[in-house]
Amino acid sequence: MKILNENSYDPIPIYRVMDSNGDIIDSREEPDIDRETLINMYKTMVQMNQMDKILYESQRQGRISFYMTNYGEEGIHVGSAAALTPKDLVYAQYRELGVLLFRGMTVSELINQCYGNHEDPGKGRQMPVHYGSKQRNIVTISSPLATQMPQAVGAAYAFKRSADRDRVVICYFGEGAASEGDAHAALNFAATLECPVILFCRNNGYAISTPSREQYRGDGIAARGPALGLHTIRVDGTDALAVYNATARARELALQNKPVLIEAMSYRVGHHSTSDDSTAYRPLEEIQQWSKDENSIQKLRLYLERKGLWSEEAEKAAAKDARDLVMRTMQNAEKKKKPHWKEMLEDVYYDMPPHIQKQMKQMEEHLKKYGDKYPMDQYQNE
Ligand SMILES: Cc1ncc(C[n+]2csc(CCOP(=O)(O)OP(=O)(O)O)c2C)c(N)n1
Ligand SMILES: [Mg+2]
Repeated sequence: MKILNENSYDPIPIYRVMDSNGDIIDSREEPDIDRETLINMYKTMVQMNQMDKILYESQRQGRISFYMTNYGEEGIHVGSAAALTPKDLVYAQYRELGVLLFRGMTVSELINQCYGNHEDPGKGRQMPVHYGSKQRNIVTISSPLATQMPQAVGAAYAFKRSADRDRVVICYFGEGAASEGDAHAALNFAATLECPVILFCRNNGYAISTPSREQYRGDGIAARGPALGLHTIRVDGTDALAVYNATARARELALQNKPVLIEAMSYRVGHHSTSDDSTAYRPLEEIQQWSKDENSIQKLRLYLERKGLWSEEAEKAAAKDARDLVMRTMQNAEKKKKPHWKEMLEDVYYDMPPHIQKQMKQMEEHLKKYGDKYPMDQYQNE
């Protein structure tokens, strides 16, 4: 008789293409990415950093209600997004800004959402960072953790059953979200229904204040893959080239109805959100070490510099352009009117039910009497 435990298996290794200095470890693994795409990947990292810096500050100044930064996970975003096609459907969690930017969502679309003005497709009804774009095949982000996972697998199953066979679904989730019941259901459905889906776990070491050592036992999230019958890879999330290779291979497998679980290892360098102060539960040295030694932006930059595709001047210009674009867009977003107040009662039902019609009438009468007590000029009128 042999009782197995977590030590009965070797740990799943971490696939890397670059070392900490951006040098290729094994030339056979270097991906064949054209120069334009490589530069676009790097510029996306620069853009997301500037957006994070400025929008985080704008929350601190009371101009928006909430924000979440993406520091430390840039390699995951651009590496995976570059391996997808625009038709592939994205289900994100909330910390995947680089994926959205790389797919062509504009800084203006993103900032309008954060400001909840009348150009926000969600009409100001969600918290900031709950982006979505039908046009870019990005399903709108929702707050309850892991709900996107069974939905993504369902969408992949629908692709499988339809004539639309040249696209896959990618679903991003945190290692914390992976503890939800929905995550287990999604992994099992993906495997048993053989769905064209990539289940992409961003393991950044924390779920707000809960470190991953308290989140799970055993060999992390990746170990669940083979156990459930999923193709699986664990990858260095700070290595954009490794993430690219892993996602490109996962996409090929998914197209053959072989679902894949990717666990990308990184570190959440920023606080969880603007509602969090992470120095209350983790040492400063840990943050500093990760930002310095395994910095995904630095690695890709060194790689590009050695290829002659990037320079100090290019860096300065890209950072300035990115910062100016965010500042300009933010100032414009602030000037735009908020959605009409009636929007808050619309869109939930196709035909407005009587009780909501009644509330609408009451609100209309209220504003007729007391409208001058509200900042109505900040809202759209018609
Ligand atoms: C069902 C549910 N429970 C709790 C929360 C509160 N919550 C929001 S984010 C978060 C942590 C998630 O951590 P992780 O999945 O690792 O993603 P990360 O923030 O690290 O990117 C929690 C607990 C929630 N949004 N939904
Ligand atoms: Mg996490």
